[in-house]
Amino acid sequence: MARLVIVSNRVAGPRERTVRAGGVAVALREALRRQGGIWFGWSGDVVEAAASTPHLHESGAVTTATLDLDARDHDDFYLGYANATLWPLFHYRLGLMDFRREAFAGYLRVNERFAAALVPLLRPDDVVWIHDYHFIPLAAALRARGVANRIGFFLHIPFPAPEVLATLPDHEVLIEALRAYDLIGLQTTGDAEALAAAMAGTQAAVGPAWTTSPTIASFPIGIDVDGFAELAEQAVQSRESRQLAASLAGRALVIGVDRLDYSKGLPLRFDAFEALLAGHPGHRRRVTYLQIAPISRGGVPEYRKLRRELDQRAGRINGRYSDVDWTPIRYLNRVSSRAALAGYYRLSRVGFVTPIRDGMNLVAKEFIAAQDPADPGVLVLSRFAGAAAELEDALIVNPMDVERVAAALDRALTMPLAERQERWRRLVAAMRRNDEAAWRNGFLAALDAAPRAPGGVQSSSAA
Ligand code: GDG
Repeated sequence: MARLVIVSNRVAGPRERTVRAGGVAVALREALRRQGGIWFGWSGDVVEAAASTPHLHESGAVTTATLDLDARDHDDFYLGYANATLWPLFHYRLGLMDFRREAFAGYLRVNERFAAALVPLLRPDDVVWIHDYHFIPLAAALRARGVANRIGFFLHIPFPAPEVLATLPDHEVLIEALRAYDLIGLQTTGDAEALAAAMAGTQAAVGPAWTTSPTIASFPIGIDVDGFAELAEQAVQSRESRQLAASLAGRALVIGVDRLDYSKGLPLRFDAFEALLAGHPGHRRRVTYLQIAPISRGGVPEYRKLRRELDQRAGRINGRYSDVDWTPIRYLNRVSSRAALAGYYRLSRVGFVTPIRDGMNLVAKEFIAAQDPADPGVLVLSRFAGAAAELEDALIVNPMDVERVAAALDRALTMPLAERQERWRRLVAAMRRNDEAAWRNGFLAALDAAPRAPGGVQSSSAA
């Protein structure tokens, strides 16, 4: 079997397996373990002078290979172009997009550097699977160095509509670079159509440097449904879960779990919870909202601003509605273990998932998988999460419409058992159709079957 080479910005070491790692990291590590290969990416370290050869760690058939970044590359590539330009743009937050030409140059430079470091590690029949917006130009940089292997790309975040993409200066360079892939996978058919439209439009504008076009398809990412259900069933007996259950004193729990990111719609979500307390006063003292929001990308100014905003909002709402023995919002910036999260989901009556835009949103799927089939909770889900395309039996909301989101919360909190069970059964069935194995195997099979891009052709972007 051909080796698998996975490239992603962060590389999950074996230690991260159970503690911090989200579902994707676990899924990819599993694929590597079975097939053997390399996981290549950033070490997470910022150093004064970054070496050009990667740190190598071998564990069984899997080698992790990581490069450090120096401060300038970290600023331009990671904090700058990836997370202050592409991330807001691809999440439709044009007002937050910060385009700096030096950052763009840094992004291309780091991709070249990573390509140069990866080439000596590659064998001719390796299958290369590159992940996410940090590495859009990586295949073009590899092809320019003569790499003729199969190379696939999966974008975990949404792909914007052509008119939105067009606001990014030099977006044609990214679109051209994408032509170096054999296969490009996206989360939803909507994202796949947006990319296809962007490629069709740009071809006319700059002229094709590649003689074939990549296959574009959607591969909605999923989770290991039974594995997560088992984890939740066990975890609900753990000390953390019992502590949480005891502290609720019989109140219904609404849960949100999100990296502290402006794409997740947290300020509006807090507003909607406040609107529930204000407009549906019967829930006062009877419901607790637990929002777990570990700090993310604290080096990007917009994220620090969001944090201040949420601190303020949680304080204001709690100040207004709390009683001596009840706090409406419990807002935690601490990271929880994966098992603890699974237990908390199972204890919750409502999963509250209202991003403004999200590629998929795995929290929605984890929440469903974690429920007790005999007494399941209800998912309130934004129509702007990729997951909404599959999870039609959730209560689908527009996060901008605070009153209707509050009404959906009210409906979730008062939903009869039979309806909860019926919705949950259909949601689980949908999740089983697109689980983690289907995502991974589906992508790799499609990559295997994709017509080959011509290796070694110079793309206009790599020139
Ligand atoms: C990107 C796309 C797409 C969260 N807090 C803790 C914790 N988590 C875990 C969750 C979940 C994962 O992190 C978050 O995944 P999401 O899918 O919700 O969101 P992003 O991080 O934005 O992921 C997204 C995803 O990629 C996969 O393609 O779905 O649309 O934006 O697994 O449980 N895990 C632990 N402690 C925490 O405090 N252990």
